Amino acid sequence: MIGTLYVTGPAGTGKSTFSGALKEWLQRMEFDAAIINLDPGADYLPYEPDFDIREYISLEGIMSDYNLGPNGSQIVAADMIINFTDKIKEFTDELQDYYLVVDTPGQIELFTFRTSSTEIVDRISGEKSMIAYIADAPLATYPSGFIAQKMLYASVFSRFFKPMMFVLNKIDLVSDEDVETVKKWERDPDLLNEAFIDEKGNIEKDYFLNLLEAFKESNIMTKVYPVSSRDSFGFEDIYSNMSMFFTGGEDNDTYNE
Ligand SMILES: Nc1nc2c(ncn2[C@@H]2O[C@H](COP(=O)(O)OP(=O)(O)O)[C@@H](O)[C@H]2O)c(=O)[nH]1
Ligand SMILES: [Mg+2]
Repeated sequence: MIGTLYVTGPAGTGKSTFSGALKEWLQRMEFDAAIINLDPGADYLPYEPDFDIREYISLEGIMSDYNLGPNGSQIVAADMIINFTDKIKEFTDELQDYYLVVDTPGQIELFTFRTSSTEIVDRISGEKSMIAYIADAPLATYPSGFIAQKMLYASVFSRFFKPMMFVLNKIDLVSDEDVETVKKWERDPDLLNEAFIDEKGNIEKDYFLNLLEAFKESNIMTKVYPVSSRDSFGFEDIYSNMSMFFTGGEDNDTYNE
């Protein structure tokens, strides 16, 4: 495997759609790519997984075996994933020159905030791991929404401590101008703070300015990757960053041809 991208983020932001679209894009560019579905609770996937955790973990089975409701059983299911990392390794060991995309459970807390998740990542791909954090563009193109997403992004970073990308997905639902504004906020904490004050009206304190400046200092605010998974837009940048990290950019020639 060349490297593995774990796709994380809150429910409904488009993790599964992004995963499918990225694999499709990579294959269109004639790279080998595979998808692992790690969401035991997925009813429907917008792609054909190459490895599917649902073959090993059944939510219905857990509900009846442990006498649990749907929420409890989602948590047990998420905690069971680690028991199948050997199976996943067996699968990935066959994939020599592949980019691997891992779609994670619907709700962010079921993967990112469970104790086993960092161990799962280490066992599957160790140093060859990157994390994409998927934010929903309509929820992140106003100041308080963007700050909330950045805090979640920072909490994902604190858990995995791997290279990350802040993906602004569903940009087909917002204006180009909104995307440009988000890019400016990412570069300039003062601008974001001013926009936040404009949004909230009469606030006397700079509630978040220190935090935003610290995010900037600590590389938690660096770059936004605007994407539409629906329209297959923005994946060149995602790929370039993956390739830069995993191969030092040597694949770029192939891509530019
Ligand atoms: N308009 C638009 N909708 C999207 C995009 N990506 C995902 N969606 C929709 O968002 C909803 C949730 O997507 P899904 O991939 O299941 O989210 P997940 O829960 O994070 O895996 C679905 O209805 C998708 O069709 C996008 O780029 N543009
Ligand atoms: Mg999903």
